[in-house]
Amino acid sequence: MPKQKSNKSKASRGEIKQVKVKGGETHQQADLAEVPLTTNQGLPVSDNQNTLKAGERGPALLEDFILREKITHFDHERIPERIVHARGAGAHGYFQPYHSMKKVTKAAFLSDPAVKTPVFVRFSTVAGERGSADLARDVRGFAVKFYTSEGNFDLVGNNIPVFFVQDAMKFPDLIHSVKPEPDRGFPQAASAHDTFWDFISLMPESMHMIMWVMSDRAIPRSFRMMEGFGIHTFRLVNEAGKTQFVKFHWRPKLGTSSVLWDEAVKINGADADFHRKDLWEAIDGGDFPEYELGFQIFDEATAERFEFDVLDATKLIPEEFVPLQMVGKMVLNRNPDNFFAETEQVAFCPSHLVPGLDFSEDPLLQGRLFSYLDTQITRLGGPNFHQLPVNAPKCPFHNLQRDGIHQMSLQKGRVAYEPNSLAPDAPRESLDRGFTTSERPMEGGPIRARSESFSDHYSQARLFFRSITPPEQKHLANALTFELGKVETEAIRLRMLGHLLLIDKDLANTVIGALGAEGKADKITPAKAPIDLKPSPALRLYGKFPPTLEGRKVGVLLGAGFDAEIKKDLVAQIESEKAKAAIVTCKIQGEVDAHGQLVPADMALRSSPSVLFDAVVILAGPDGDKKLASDPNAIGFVMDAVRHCKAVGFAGIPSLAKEAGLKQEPGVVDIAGKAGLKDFIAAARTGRFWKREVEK
Ligand code: HDE
Repeated sequence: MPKQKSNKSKASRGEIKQVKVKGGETHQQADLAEVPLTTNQGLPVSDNQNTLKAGERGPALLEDFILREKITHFDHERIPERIVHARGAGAHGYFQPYHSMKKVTKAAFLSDPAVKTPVFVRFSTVAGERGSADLARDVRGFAVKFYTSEGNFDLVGNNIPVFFVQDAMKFPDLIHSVKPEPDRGFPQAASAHDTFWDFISLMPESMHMIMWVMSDRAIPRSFRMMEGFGIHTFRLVNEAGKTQFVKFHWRPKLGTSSVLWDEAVKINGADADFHRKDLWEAIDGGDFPEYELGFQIFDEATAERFEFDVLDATKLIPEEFVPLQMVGKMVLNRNPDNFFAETEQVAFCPSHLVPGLDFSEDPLLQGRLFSYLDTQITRLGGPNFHQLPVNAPKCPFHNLQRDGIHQMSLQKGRVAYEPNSLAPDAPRESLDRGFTTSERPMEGGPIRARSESFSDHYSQARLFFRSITPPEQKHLANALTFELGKVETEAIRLRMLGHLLLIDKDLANTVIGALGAEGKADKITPAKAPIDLKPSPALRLYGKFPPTLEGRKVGVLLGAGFDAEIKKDLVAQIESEKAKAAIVTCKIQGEVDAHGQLVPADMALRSSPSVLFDAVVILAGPDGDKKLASDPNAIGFVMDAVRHCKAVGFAGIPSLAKEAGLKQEPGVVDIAGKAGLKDFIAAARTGRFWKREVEK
C-alpha cells in the first residue's frame, strides 16, 4: 500500500489541485505524480462524489460497482464493542527494568536493564458503551501488552487493587446488573440504579470493592494520574524452578489525582472525551506519561501468615505487610496511528504469559483465562486476530495452525501437522525454551463450593475506609448517598445500609442520616465477624505522593485590559513546573491586553468551565473586570474553582470577585506582584484545599 504523504503544508498553501465540474461542483484532483484514489482493487476512480445514474436526474444504476464497494465497506465499518471495557484510549511505549530480576524470575523482559520492551496500553471504563462519557463513576481498565522477546505478556489490570466478586461464575451477573436495565435500556455508564445495588446488596463479598468504587479512585483526573493493579496473585518462577507469589502494581510518576463528583458531572457535559484527549495531548506534546512497575513478592509461608486467602481477589495485601519493590518503568511515548486498527482491535488476554511467570488458582483469574480469547473470536471475527499488527508478537512466531477467517499469512508447503518427517524446517517444540507450568500441589476431589478462607467480607472494607483521609471519607459517604438516593426500591437501600453498619458505624450513620432512614437499616449477619486491622496509609489517594503541578493544566481567564507582564510571568512559571497554561477568553479570537494588543486564546470561556483545569487564574483590566462580572460563565468559572477547592489566582478583578463571592482563604491568591505569583504556584502545586470544602 502506498504510504500517504503528509499534505498539511500543501493544503495550507492552497496547492491541492481543484477543478469545477458539471453543476459547479468542486472536485480535488491528484497530481500526475501522485497515486490517485482507487477502489480496493486498485482501479483509479475518476469521480468520488457522484453515483452512476441513468440520465442526469435519473435513478442509480446497479452497475455502479464503485458506489457499491464504497457503501458496502462503510456498512461494515463497526465491529461488536467489548461487552465490558468498551470505551478506551490507547498508547504505545516501552518498558525497561531498573535491574535484573533474574533471582526471582527467568522472564527475559525483566532480566536485562539495557533492554526496552515495546508495549501497547489501553485504559478504559468498564460499564459504559463505546460512546459513553469518560468521567463516569467506574473502575478503570489498565491493560498492558508487553511485546517481549519470548512472546506477548498481557498484564490486564484495573486501577483498583480488588474486585467485586471472588468467582468467575458470578461475573456475568455482576455485569448484567450494572449495564443498562434490559427492558428500558438505561441508565448508561452508571452504577446508580436498582439492579446494580440489588445485586451488590445480595453479594457481601463485593463490599470491599464497593468502598473503592465509591471513593475518589473511581473518578480519576487523568489516566496519567492513576495507579494500576494486576489484582490477582500470580507466580514468579526463576531458572532453578523456584516459585514465589507476586502482586503487580503500577505507580504513576505524576502522582495520583482525582476529581470531585460535581466536577465529574460537569466535565462529562463540557468535554465527554476529557480522559482520552488528556492522554493524547500529553503524548502529542512530548509529556510522556510514566509509570513504575512494582512487585509485592511473598512466599507460601508469608501467605500462610496473612489473615486472608491470597487467592481471594476481593482482598489486597497491605504494603505495610509486604512492601513494594520497584522493578522498572513504563513510558508511553507514541499515540496510535489509527484508533480502530490499534485501540479498538487490540486483544488483551490474561492467559498471555511468558516463561518466568505463572498463574495462581484464584477462581476469578481461572475464569478469565477462558473468557478473553472466547469473546475476541466473536469481536474480531475469527481465530486469526493475533495476526493484526497491534496483536502480533514482535518476536518470531510459527506453528501449524492453518486457515480460518481472515487468514493473512501465506503459509507454504504440504505439511501442517507435527510430528512430521516431511518438513525438516517445520516448527517443533523446545524443552529448554518452552513454557512449563510450575510445580503446584493439587489435592481434593471435585467440589463446587467457596473455600471457608474466603468468607470475611467486611474487615478489609473497614480497613480501606479507616485508612483513607477525611476528605476521601466524606466523598465516599457522599457517593453512597448519591447512588443509593437513585435506588427506587426501599428494600434494596435498607439492605445496603445494613452492610454499611458492619463496615463502619460512622460511615453508615452518615449515609443513613443523609437518606433519612434512621432506625430502618436491615440487620445483616456476616458469614464471619469483621475484625479491626491496622490502618494502611498506602491506601490513601491524597498525601501519598509529593505535591506537584507537573502534568496539570492551569486555566488562565483573560478579561480585556489585562496586565500582559503578569500574564507572561505567570505562563513562564507554570511552564517551568512542567504544567500547561490554557488561555481562556470570552471570544475564541482572543483578548486585548492593557496596550490594546490582541492575545490569542486556546479556549473560549463558554465552552471551557473551570472544571477542565487543575487551578485557575483570572486577569483583567477595569473594563474587562466589569464585563466578566456581568457574564454568568465567568462568575461560574470562579465559583466552581472555589467550590472544588482549587488554587485560584487573580489580579484586577474586584467586580468579578464580588459577584462570585471570592474571599481571602487558603489557596486564593492575589498574584499582582512577584511574591503573589510564587504563592499561587505553591498553592497550585498543593492541588486542593479541602478545608474550604463546603459540601457536607
Ligand atoms: Fe475482564 N474482560 N473479566 N477483568 N477485563 C474483558 O475481554 C472477564 C476482570 C479487564 O482494554 C473482556 O477483550 C471475566 C478483572 C480489562 O481491551 C472479557 C472476568 C480485571 C479489560 C472479560 C473479568 C479485568 C477486560 C471484554 C471475571 C482486572 C479490557 C472484551 C472472571 C484484573 C481490555 C475483552 C482491553 C476485558 C472478561 C474480570 C480487567 C469479556 C470473565 C478482575 C482491563 O473477556
